Formats: sequence, structure tokens, C-alpha cells
Amino acid sequence: MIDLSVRIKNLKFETPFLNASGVWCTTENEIDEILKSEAGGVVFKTMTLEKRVGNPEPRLYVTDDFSINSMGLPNLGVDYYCQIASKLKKYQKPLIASFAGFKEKEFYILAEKIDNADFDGLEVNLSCPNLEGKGIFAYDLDLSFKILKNLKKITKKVIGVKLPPYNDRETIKKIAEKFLQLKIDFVTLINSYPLGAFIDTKNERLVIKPNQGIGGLGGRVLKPISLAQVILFHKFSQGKIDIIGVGGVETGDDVYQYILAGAKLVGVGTRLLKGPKIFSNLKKQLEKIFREKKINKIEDKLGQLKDY
Ligand code: RRO
Repeated sequence: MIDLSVRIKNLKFETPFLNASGVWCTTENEIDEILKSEAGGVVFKTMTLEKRVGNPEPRLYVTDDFSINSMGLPNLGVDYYCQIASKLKKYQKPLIASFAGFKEKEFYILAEKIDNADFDGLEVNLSCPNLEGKGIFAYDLDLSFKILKNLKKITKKVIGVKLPPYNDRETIKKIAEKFLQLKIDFVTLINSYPLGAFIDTKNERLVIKPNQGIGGLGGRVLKPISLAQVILFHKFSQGKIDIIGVGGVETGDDVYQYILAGAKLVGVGTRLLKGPKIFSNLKKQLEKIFREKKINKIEDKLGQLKDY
């Protein structure tokens, strides 16, 4: 019997598939559709203290190979999401709140609200690439560690962190060691690559408008980058911190690559723009791989890459 269920602490996911925060998860209707699909749970759109319309359009460009976005955190505000969480509990699937502050203090106010609502877990978004005029929190390690240390005092719920890509092993090692100390439950690797651009030569313009036409790069091209982050984080955390792998997940084979790299779950971003039907396809394809390879459960293959 193939069992695709996985756990992060006390949270049980019947399948290892989630949406990547940002895609198909801004309105109650979208979240409801994810929960009705074969996804094992849902991560809400990154919420902020106030509702936001986000950046001006065009702000999203999608091809088969990649996506570039500068959405600018459009969301309906933390109070809205706290309110709908109690309605969505009925699906009995983990509800994860993604949230981001513009200033340090806002992270704490948001976490208190989320902690008091019917969410099962928190994903601290320290890696939004599209805050005009602001840097990415996760590239300031001291500030990030301080925020996380304080958040651990605010909530006892399952807590994870969404990170951007890093370009050196030392940084990933430092983060993994600190997260072990801080007792972070999971990491989501990775957010979109922060600086992506594409030019339409017909009209000689960048394909998106905000932030000088430069935005977060996602989709198929991100997978090799993301896999390397997963492999290194898994190694440096000694497999003790659960990983949600995000970047270019389109097929069961992609999911299996992430499992071998050390990710217990995967988040689907760019491909989910076509709709939640992808989750049933991923399930069928992963089950086929498991059947052929005679694998019963994900944990048996987690981080089990062979040596040469
Ligand atoms: O809304 C966005 O512009 C956005 C966010 Br918050 C994020 O975390 N990652 C991304 O690619 N876009």
C-alpha cells in the first residue's frame, strides 16, 4: 500500500503537495478550491496588516520555462484571512498562514493575530523580492534571527520560514545551524529568484512594469537552483528540519527529485497558475513512480541520494 502522507510535527498532510504561497490562495474561493483538490493542505497568500492592491500591471509574465512577477503583495489583509480560516477548518487539512511585515514590529503584531486564529501553522515570509525601495529581510541574517527568536515567544504553533536562494554554502550552513537552535519546524525553499528580467523585442519593453521591470523569477528554470538549496539545507540541518521544496514542480518526477534531495513536501507555484487540477496529476504520477520502484512511503526515500 502506497502512503503519500507526511507530517510536520503534529500536522498531518494526506499528500505532500501544497500550493506555493501567492498562487491560487488570495480569496476564500481560491483557497476553498485548493482544499477540495488533492493538495495535502494550503498556504495562504502572504498577508500583511492592511489589505493591499499590490503593484500596477503588467506585473506577471508566464511562459512554459519561467515566470516573472512583481505582484507587490496584493492581499485582503490579515483580519480577512483570520476570519475565513475558521470556516475552512472543516476540510481538516493544515491551514498555513504566510505573512510579512514591512517593519520588524509588524511581524509580531501579525503573528499574534494569526496565533489567535484557526491556523495550524505559520510561514514567515522573509524573502519577498518585490518590496519597492526595500531589501529582502532574509539577506540580513542578524535581523532575521532576531525576528524569528521573538516570533517563537509569540506562538507555539508549527512555524516555518520561507527563504530566498543563497549563493554560498556557508550562509546556508549558518542558517541551518541557527534554525536548529531556534527550533524552527520547517523551511520553504525557495521563494522566487529575486532579480529576473525578460524583454519583448517586438515592442522593446520589459515584460513587467513595476520595480524597473525586474521581478521574482519562478517556474521550470528555478528547479536546479532550488534543488541545490534543499540538498544543502537538508545536509546542514542533519535532516532535522522539515523542508517544503518549491521551484519548477510540474510532474511526479520533479516531486521525486525533491524527495531525494530532502524535501518532505513540495509547493507548486508557476504551474498552479493553470489551476488546482495539477495536484491529482502529481498524485497519480508520484504513485506510479512509487509502484515501479516499490516504495511504500516518502520517508523511506527522503534525502536518500546515492553516492557515486
Ligand atoms: O506578492 C509578491 O510580489 C510576491 C511575494 Br509576497 C513573494 O513572496 N514572492 C514573490 O515572488 N512575489
